[in-house]
Order: sequence, then C-alpha cells, then structure tokens
Amino acid sequence: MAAAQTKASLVKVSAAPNGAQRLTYKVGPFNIIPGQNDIGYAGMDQKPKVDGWITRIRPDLTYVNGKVPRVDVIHLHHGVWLNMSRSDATAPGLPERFFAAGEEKTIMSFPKGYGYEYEATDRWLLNHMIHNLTPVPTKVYMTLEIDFIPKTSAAARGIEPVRPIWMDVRNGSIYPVFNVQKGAGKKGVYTYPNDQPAAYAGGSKRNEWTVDRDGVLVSTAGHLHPGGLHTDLWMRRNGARLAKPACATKSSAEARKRCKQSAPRGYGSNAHLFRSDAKYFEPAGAVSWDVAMTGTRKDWLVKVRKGDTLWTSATYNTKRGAWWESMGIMVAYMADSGPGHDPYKRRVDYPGDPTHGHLAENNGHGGEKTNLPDPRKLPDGHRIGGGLVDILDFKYAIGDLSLAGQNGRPPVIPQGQSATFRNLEGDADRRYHSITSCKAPCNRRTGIAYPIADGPVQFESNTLGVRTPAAGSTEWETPSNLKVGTYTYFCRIHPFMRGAFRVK
Ligand SMILES: [Cu+2]
Repeated sequence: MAAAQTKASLVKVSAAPNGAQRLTYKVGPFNIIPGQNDIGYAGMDQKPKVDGWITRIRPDLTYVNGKVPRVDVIHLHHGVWLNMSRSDATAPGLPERFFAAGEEKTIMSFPKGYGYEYEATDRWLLNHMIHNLTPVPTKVYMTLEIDFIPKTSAAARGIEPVRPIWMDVRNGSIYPVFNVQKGAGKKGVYTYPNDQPAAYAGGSKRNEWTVDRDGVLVSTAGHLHPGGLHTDLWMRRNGARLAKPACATKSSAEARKRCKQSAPRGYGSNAHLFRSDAKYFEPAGAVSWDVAMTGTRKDWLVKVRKGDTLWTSATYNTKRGAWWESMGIMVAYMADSGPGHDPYKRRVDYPGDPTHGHLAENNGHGGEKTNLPDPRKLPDGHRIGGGLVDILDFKYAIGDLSLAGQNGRPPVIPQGQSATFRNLEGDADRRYHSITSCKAPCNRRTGIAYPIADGPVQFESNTLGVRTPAAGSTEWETPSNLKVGTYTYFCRIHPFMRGAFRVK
C-alpha cells in the first residue's frame, strides 16, 4: 500500500457532549481528475497529539472553498480509516478498519461510557475512493469530525474501550462488492448471501465471524448502495433457543401485546440483533444516495460469548432496476465488558434512528426533460455488424446521444452478432466506463436518481478498466441473443454518458 503522506490540518475545535472536544480535520487536497473512480491511500500527518478516546466520527467531503459538492458531481464512494498500529478483528491480515463512510455519510457514535481508544503513536491511513461523475477536474478535501476526550481529562474516567467488528457480506475483499440483478430474489426483494447460493462457492462464509472473546456489542449501523433496503446483524449460538414467554397467560390484551413485542426475535439458534434500515428522502424511492441509515439506540447493548457466530446480510429492492457493484457492510463496535442484554431472553432488535436528515448536496435528483433525442425515433446509424464501438473522451464514438448526424444515430448490429465496446481512454487505469442498460428513452437529465439500470432487457459490461475497482478488461461484447429493437444504455460511472444501438 504505497501512500503519499497527505497534509492534514485541524481546522476547527468546538465543544461536544460528555466532555469531549469536537475536532475537525481536513485531509488533502486531493486532485480529482476528470471522471476519476479509483482507489487511493493517504496518510494523515496531523491528528490528536495526546492519547484519548474517540466517541463519535462524522465524515464529509468539501471543495477547497469549504462547500460540499453535489453528489451528482463528486461522490464519496467510500473512505475507510485504517489504524496501521493494530490488526483487524474480523480480517486479521488487514490493519484495523476503525471507521468507514460512503455517500450516505453515516455518523458513528457510541453510547456514553464507551470510546475507541486512541494512542498518539497510532499510524492512520485513509483508503479513499472519490468519484468524479463529470469530465471537469477539481480538488477536494475529506473532512473528519472527531469527538475526542484526552485520557488526562476528568471526562475520560471509566470509559470502556470498544473494538471495531467489521461485518461485511464480502469481508476481506479489497473491493467488497456483489451484483444484484433486476427481478432477482422474491417479490422484488433480494438478500445477499441468502438468495445467492453461489455467494461463497465452497469458500469460507465471508459474512460470518466467530466471536473471539466474551463481550458486549455497543453500537452498529449499516452501509448499502442505492437500491439497498436494509442490512441485518444476526447471531448464532450452538444449541441456544429463543425464549418463548408465556404471553397467552397474561391477564389483559395490553399485557399480552407488550409481552409479545418484547419476546426475542429470530429463528432456530439465530437471534436477530439489529436491522439497519435505509430511510430514503429521495422522492423516487430506493434509487439514490438521498438516504440515511438507522443506527442502534443507546440502550441496545447485546452480550456475546466467545464461540458465538455473528453474521450479516444485505437486502436490495430489485423491482426498479439492477444494482451493479453493491455493498453490504455493518461495522459493529464491541467492548470486553459491561452490562448488556441476552438476545435469546429478550428482544434487542428495536428500530433505531437515522443518523442524519436529508443533506442539501442530494438535491440534484435529475429526470427532467432535455434536448437529447429519443433514440428509438432516430434513423439507423452506421451498419457496424460485429464491429467496434470505441469509448474516448467521455463519449461512445457512435450511437452517443450527444453526437449530431450519422454518428449520433444508433449503430446497427445484425441479429445474432455482437459488437465490441472498447474503453480507449489514455488513462484507463483511472477513467473507467460501463455500458449499462437503461429504460428507453434514457435521455433525461442526469441526477442522483436518473438514469438507473432499469432496462427491460438487462445487459452490463462491468466496469471497463485495467485494475480494481474495474473488472480487469477494457472490452465488452454486446449479447448475441438480443431480439430486434433499439437498446438504450448509460455509463454507471459517468451517467451523463448515454447511448443506443439497434439490433436488426
Ligand atoms: Cu464513463
């Protein structure tokens, strides 16, 4: 992991609850090249100078002038903060992943009396994927707002340390993603890995972790991508059964109802610990980053024992579209001791609250009319047979809806043949593209909710580029079994890029 030491600076100090100071650091600036969508690493040369406790972290992204970029322009795909001085509990080959954020910008906070132990000698590394949805270069800072209690402060007395327990349906992968097909699962709802029998194909179950010592889970919240509905945290204890309180014997209807509601949830030896719900502010529903995840309540506190299995799953809506390169992550924080509830004796999976409200940077929803043509109504373009469609300078060379004349018309592929798309960008290691089917006419204004991968016939090139997070190839062939018709598509990475081809 080669990383340039990036400048970090403390830009603000203010008061925070429970005797903490709120320290705002900015890291960067990062030069964001046109269309960038790669993964980088940055050290942090400035952070608290004394040992202490971190009790809350809020991530953000800003331009050099301090403004928060619109999410349909610059997108925080993810930031993962690594503590290089410790090893990760659930993936011991990795440094400790102590905090992560995606575009939903979940705020992590612990109940009073718990904190992430910080040593001034800890080395931090930020793994970041900042995505430029446009061809316009810019500079951004990542900001990290930390509630910090120095060890010498009176407020530090009695704080119990917590460890991050990184639960992830693709745990251990450098780019832990999976694909969700439109229409997959049951009744438009798809849960990974439950609905994907080949998820781990004989390998270890990446979504599971065997608890390594007794302790108490103190908080968690999920991370999903657009289309995501919820992540769930479960626990399995060999031989354990959920208590069945004798609710029927209660004297009143009210008492019976209360009794049922507080009974432990789950099945077999599996106790349901928490569901982190995606609360969409997005008017179009579960299709964009205009969302907040719910986090556990302060009184959640779940006791676990050495040898228990924690497992997680991620659920997506598949009625509206396909969701390529999706994630399902749930970082839980665990203390070695303290009071807690037995999830086999009583219910612990009470709904939590969203960690924030609607964010103004999510106001560009898109979907308004534009001057782009409806490709179904255009005359035939070039007859390319099984030929090539090159992608260069953020354009599909033929069939791009932004082009005039013959080149802007849908090229014609004879039925039964395949044309080949090639990503010819000079910096294809940082500028990736895709060919992703969308519902015709697919010519409306770009925003966080438009276009989406909602083509009635699904096709997907995967991310064309040479290294992770791209799929490793710069070429993709159109399916040879397409029926006669005009097919519209977009680039998932730069959704202003739209095109069409015609099968005849
Ligand atoms: Cu692109």
